[in-house]
Amino acid sequence: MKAKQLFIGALCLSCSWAAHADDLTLRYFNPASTWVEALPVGNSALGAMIYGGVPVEEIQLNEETFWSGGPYNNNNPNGLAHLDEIRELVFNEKFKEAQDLIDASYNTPQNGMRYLTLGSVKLNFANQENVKDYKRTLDLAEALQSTEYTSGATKYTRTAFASMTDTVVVMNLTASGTGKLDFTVSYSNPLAHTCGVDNGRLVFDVKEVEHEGIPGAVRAHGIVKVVTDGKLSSTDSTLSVDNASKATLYITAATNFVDYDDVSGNETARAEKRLADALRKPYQSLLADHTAKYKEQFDRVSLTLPGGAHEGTATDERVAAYKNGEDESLAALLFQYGRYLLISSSQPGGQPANLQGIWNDSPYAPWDSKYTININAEMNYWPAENANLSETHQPLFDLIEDMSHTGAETARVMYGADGWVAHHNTDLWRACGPVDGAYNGMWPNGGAWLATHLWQHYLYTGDKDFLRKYYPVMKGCADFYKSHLVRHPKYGYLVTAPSMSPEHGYDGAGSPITAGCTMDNQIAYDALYNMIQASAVLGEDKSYRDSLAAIIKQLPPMQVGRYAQLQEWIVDADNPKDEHRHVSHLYGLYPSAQVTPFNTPNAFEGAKNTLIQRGDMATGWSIGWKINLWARLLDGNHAYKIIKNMITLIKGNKNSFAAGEMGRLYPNLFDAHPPFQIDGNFGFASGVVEMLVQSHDGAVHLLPALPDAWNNGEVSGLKTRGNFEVDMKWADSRLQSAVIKSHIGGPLRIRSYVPLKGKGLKAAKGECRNDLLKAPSIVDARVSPEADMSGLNVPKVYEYDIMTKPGQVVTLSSAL
Ligand code: FUC
Repeated sequence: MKAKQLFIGALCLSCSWAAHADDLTLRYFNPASTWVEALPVGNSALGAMIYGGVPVEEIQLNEETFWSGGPYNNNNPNGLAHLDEIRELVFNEKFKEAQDLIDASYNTPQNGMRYLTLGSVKLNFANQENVKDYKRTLDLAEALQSTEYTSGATKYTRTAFASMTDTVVVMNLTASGTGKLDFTVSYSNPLAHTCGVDNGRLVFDVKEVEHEGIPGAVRAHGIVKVVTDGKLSSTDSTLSVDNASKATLYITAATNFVDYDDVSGNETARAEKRLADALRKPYQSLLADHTAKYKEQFDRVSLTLPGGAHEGTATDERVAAYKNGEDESLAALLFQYGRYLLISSSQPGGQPANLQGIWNDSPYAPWDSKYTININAEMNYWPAENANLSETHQPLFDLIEDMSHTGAETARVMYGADGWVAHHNTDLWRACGPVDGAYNGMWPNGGAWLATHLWQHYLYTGDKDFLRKYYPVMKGCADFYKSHLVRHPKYGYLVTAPSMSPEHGYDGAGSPITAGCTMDNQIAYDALYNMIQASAVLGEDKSYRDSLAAIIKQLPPMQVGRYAQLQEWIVDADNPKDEHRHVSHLYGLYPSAQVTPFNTPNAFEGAKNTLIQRGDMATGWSIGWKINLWARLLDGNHAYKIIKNMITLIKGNKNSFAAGEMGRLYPNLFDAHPPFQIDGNFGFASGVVEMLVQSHDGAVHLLPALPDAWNNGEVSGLKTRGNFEVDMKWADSRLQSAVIKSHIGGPLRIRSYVPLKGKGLKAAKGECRNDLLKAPSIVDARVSPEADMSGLNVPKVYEYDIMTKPGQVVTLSSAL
């Protein structure tokens, strides 16, 4: 009882921190003039970008299943006959010849389908002279977008949201006085479509889109319904509202997509149902239901960093002005924006967040806005567990399960292998073959990387039913490696071949195509090791586990090379001046836990040197990765240096790929590769959590990488492996107090840089006894005789154990 009271006390404190709604608002004093100034709302199924324009408002729409093409696969059956020959070329270091043969035998014309825009609804307002006091905001606390201004003596307001409970985008408009609201509603789309008026509503149909020879199979139907106290009239393709003081727009859309193999849905009937369900509620109830469901997810975490309120400053000006330690509430805002974007783009039953989440205004989005699975789609889900949004992970699990079926065909057809495999991209249709030629695409580890998310969900939740459900999917990855790995004739290890370290080769190799590069070995290790653990937890057949353990022993070890770097390839070929954006061999440091200071100090030191050599500036997602990596290296100030590289303003057009274009945040805080990719936003959010709490190395480590600029702060609701939930306060860069709730019970080991006191706390003894918190048992990296390994500097830590019961709350304070 007492413990419960204490926890409630802590929660109330966090409520008051969360009440700083001001810190949770993006605000601007001009309408958006480009898409990357518009503000996103979404409920996973529907997304909208809202410009807040005067006299023309634009609501650019998306529906998450509106993609080009139709059910298809890109498995070329011709390659298998050449597999042995390709391997031979690779092992004889004829990499370019291997690449050419792969291109000739394994390519297909299909490089993945494209995610499409659903066009825009436009509102054209009459009588909007002398606009004053203009403001538009995105309130992350309520998931509401608002626009307000005055024109003459009339105050106009617009409030928009994508309902979390009903599949509609809603915009409520008001004008003070009487009869001052006059506007027309129209629809446009660069894709082939029809638009008309049906029963007083604007309706549109967007046609199927063919792509790379795959006939279009997805149609979209949309409806715009206006409810107003004014006069509603229509033409053939527009609606008009006249003499109103208020109006509410309900916008919905649906497609005929059912799943990757079925497009038999009825888009019109679905859209009608979505609208009818929403209209059954009065506007105020729809709004209340939306905010309640949203807040149930969003309010789980609050974060306060030094800074304060910035009501008078536009958010993009804050980004432009961001410098050392003066406005850290902007970093907290960006963290919460990542959580907002994940809630808004990924809800159970929907599609996973793609390269742009759900927001795309183009018929030809960069990289088709697909799922790039050699880093980007995984990064989207890095904050799902630790930032306490576990249910947002579900669409990714569904995608992985689908791919375990389509990818089984790919494994069989391409490699004659068991289990399932995917390469570096997938799409709505779950295509698992290689895309974009051998140079980028011949990488058979995308599925196995995705499947580590299943295991991570288990580590965070301890949910054995979940593990049992996805056991066959994980087993399919292990089975693929079991049958696909091949003995390297020169080194004797079992390796992936042909493959590559994603999108990167070493100087002089002539091609990135290679065998047994470090990231492949690390992913194969995780697929096999996680499977062994899962099999043991579920009491499955031990002989199967033994067969996997025998393979693990034959994987190449990590190696530290002559520049004291963690080697990217099986050969010591890294160039210490190369700043390539992919830091694939650091997968072992993050997101995996194969490289840790306490478990594998050589690999840890090598990883640090590699990261220094790769430099601090990079594309948006690469910066996102580096924040997490520096946090894992326990260097908060270096992580903060990378954060400063991210919080820089880019004003350019989002489709600009201009080399060297600087700035990594657009005015609406979307992250810039450039162009816009949402992965950087999500990588940032997970990076902030990794700086505040870690749980992959045998303990819950409190404030592992706190930068000096965040010397004072408070956080609540962060999740750790073992299903613990952590609230903390710190001052003068030191932990003051923590409240840890144990959701499922079990041994809790706590690690801290300051000594702690608390009821029942004992000095840690022996190994961590909580399997969910344990780092994998892995052999440390082999070090080249030339490498200077004198840099290792692991900070002194205090460790404590406490046995917890489900629901127990552990209260700790600094013993200093
Ligand atoms: C990978 C990266 C690119 C880009 C693309 C979507 O190919 O190398 O930088 O992020 O994915």
